Amino acid sequence: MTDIRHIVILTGAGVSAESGVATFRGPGGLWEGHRVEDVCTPQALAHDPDLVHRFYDKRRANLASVEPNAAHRALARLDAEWPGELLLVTQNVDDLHDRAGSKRLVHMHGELKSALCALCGVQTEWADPLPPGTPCPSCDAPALRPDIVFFGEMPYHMEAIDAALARADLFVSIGTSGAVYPAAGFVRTAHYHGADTLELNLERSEGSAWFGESRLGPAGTLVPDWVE
Ligand code: BV8
Repeated sequence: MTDIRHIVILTGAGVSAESGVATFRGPGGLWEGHRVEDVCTPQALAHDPDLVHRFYDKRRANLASVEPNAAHRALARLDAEWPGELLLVTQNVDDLHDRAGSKRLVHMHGELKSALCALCGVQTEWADPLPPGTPCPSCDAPALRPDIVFFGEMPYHMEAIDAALARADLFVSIGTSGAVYPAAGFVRTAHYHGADTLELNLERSEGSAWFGESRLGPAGTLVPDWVE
């Protein structure tokens, strides 16, 4: 791996599964309790704010009882030691990569531990329950919402992600079903720019055919092996 200078890594819910964080589309997955449309769209937020705020409050509170696993820790080690460019793009809204120590990290779908003012757009660190109508600490409007990118909303950090993908020599996708765009399209962009592409996942994902190499198994085993 010594001749590879620029790495982009994408993670999804599978990287947190062994920490006990529910994935979305597996058996007993997060969406099982709810239709995605009922909890992860601007329409849902407008139609039933209590349901949407409660869904994210429950997941935020759950963070206190989970820990980073071997995959998060191996990626944090790579972040600290890799001399070339490296960007870890996570679709996850949990704080496990942050707590493991990854620094060169962006959350493209938002974060549970952040609140967004629907009026002034200011983001505020938030660890507590967030009832609808909570006043914004910046503009005082009763407009704080979960700082989560819903379907139909623009993911965060897209400029930085696209720039990193254009420069990448290696793109690694870990623990994602490849069901959601634009994240699911990153492998094609990286491939188009000549990067090698590797998938580490429990099972073949929707985008598997696009990867130069797929290794199947749990992230807690595959990721430390790959980082070493
Ligand atoms: C946008 C919020 C445009 C956070 C989420 C038709 C075609 C193409 C695109 C679209 C289309 N129709 C609509 C779209 C766009 C839409 C989309 O992609 N829809 C899909 C359903 C087709 N995308 C959007 O709307 C995005 N925005 O496009 O904006 C735009 C442009 C300009 C201006 C304005 C707007 C926004 C997408 C973000 C939606 N928010 N969640 C939250 O609640 O957590 S998506 C949700 O799915 C999560 O963020 C999650 O990260 C994401 C992907 O899920 P995964 O992470 O992959 O999890 P999943 O359970 O699916 O899979 C887990 C995987 O891990 C499995 O493969 C499993 O095998 C594996 N695994 C399990 N255990 C392990 C493991 N692997 C390793 N080890 C283990 N132990």
